[in-house]
Amino acid sequence: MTVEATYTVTGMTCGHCAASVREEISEIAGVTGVDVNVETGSVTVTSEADLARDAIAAAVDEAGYTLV
Ligand SMILES: [Cu+2]
Repeated sequence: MTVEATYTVTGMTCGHCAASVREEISEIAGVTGVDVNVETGSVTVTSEADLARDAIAAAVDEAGYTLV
């Protein structure tokens, strides 16, 4: 199955920020795709199963940003 969920991340200002967030979230088991929109702070994650919000929050935090 494929699950798509959209999150809002604050603090991203450029392509490097987006790349950091994409990289950290991509490391979560089951994640198959990450789409980041820096301007809106919108992060869409595609995965094989439901993901724990805590896992996303931890990955975003690891990248240096905050999950709203
Ligand atoms: Cu940046």
